[in-house]
Amino acid sequence: IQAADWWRGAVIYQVYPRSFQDTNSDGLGDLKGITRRLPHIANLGVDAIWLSPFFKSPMADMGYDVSDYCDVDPIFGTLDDFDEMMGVAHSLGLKVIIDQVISHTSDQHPWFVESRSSRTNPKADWYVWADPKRDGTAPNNWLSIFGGPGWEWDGVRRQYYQHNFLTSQPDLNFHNREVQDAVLKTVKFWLDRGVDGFRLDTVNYYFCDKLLRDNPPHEPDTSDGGLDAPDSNPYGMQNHLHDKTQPENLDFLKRLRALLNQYEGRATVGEVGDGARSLKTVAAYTSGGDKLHMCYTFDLLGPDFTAAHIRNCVETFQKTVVDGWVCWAFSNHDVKRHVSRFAKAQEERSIIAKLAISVLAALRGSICLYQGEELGLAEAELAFEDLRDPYGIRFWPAFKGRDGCRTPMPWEAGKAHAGFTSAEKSWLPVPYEQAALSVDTQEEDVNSVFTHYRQMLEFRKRHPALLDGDMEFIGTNQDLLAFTREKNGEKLLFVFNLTRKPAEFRLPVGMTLGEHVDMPGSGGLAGRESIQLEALSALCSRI
Ligand code: TEU
Ligand code: CA
Repeated sequence: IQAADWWRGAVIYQVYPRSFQDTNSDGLGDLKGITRRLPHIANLGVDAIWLSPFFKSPMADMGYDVSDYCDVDPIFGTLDDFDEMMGVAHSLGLKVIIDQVISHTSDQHPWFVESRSSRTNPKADWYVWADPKRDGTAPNNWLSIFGGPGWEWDGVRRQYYQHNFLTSQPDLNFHNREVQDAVLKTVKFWLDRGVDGFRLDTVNYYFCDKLLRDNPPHEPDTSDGGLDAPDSNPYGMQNHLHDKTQPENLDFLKRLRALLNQYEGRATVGEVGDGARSLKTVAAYTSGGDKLHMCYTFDLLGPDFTAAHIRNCVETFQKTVVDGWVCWAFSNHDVKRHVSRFAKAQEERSIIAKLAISVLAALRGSICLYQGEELGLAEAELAFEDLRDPYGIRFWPAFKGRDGCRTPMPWEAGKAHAGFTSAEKSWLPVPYEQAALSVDTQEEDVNSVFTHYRQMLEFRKRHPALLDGDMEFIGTNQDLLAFTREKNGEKLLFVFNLTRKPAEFRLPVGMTLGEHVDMPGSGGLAGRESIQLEALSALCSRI
């Protein structure tokens, strides 16, 4: 893999700045805090960090509502703090990816303030404005992901504007080329500053249907891992035919790529939430080498941690995405932590955490890790009074929102708020039981989840076959996830037993096991014709 292609197979560690490390005792994480804790991330052995938004924002959606794309919000620090953080990251060998939330802005963004001021101002067409129907109701049936209609009435323009999320997150009108130019200018601002890449928020939402046609009636969508299910979040409550994923986006993505290509070694990872069509969308966005570098979907962010599901996702990908590239993840700041999704009992948590990273590290693709998963953190149980996420506040208790995965990092077990802040109150509590899983207790422990993560990522680095080598599933035992990875003559067999009972893997005719490979946690009893695996265990062997 060439240096400029560092992103291919990279391990990307997502930092949620608000919850990483506070340095000025206001109970909120900040950029200086990230700088201070970068050695922890480097020690883990990842290639890049992805920072969730730290831009100027009223914080209605915790920074995913930007009011100035080219400045840092004072709660996080200053542009100088950012430069310093990036400098230290680079000196530690870490690439820096920032989050671009350009599908919508905050309603406090000067562009929207101007746009809503009249129907004739220079930015009048920068957002998706439309007249009401004759009876005064919204222009069409589009819905907001965060609940309710996707349109909000504006009394000054006497028109509706469209929003996919909060009413304070109006959608930009990408059909207007001036909007594209303005957005690309902000991207250039950060490229010139030296960032290595961008995570593109809701990248398939940039364009809506120009004719504003109604979406077809809703059919329950289980394709994204059953996120419709109760106790999970109510994402995917509509058929996204006309409000998302329009063909015009391909041309915009080409413009974006052309800009990136003027710089060396920059990369994009798009977030694609497109229900059943997600994989097709990823194929369209990442093939051809002239649009995005990679995308992630919600396929592995649901409750299903079975061999059949993972195999199905990867195989569907392999069939659909011919020359594109994918980024796999089990967790991020929008979903319940995977230890809580996958473990059936508290005693299982650390073994599940270890098994999950072993699976992830063996897959073809890039990987996104979410802060705290390297500690095996479970979802925090919060009281309604603790909630800060407007999405959770709205749907409580059917959906408890996204605060449970956004609680602060526990650094030092012995300190108040586990060392996250020296303020009296932290913006979200650090759960009591998470302090026991703090970084300082796990770093020294050879059996900890953290140590396993470190060893597993090291293992992945030592075996290039794991990054972009061929991947082929084998066997018919539905309980086992079995595949080979191959590159430059090295051929490895992986077998994962994700069930709670022992299982037998029968070697395909003609396959013989070679010498032992040093995969951390690899176990099992290998015979000439079959391998016996304990419940929730893994084996790796040369073949
Ligand atoms: O999330 C986008 C999002 O919630 C949808 O893509 C949804 O998950 C999908 O339709 C499921 O199929 C991003 C951010 O990650 C999130 O934190 C923000 O709240 C949101 O955008 C709005 O900016
Ligand atoms: Ca702070």
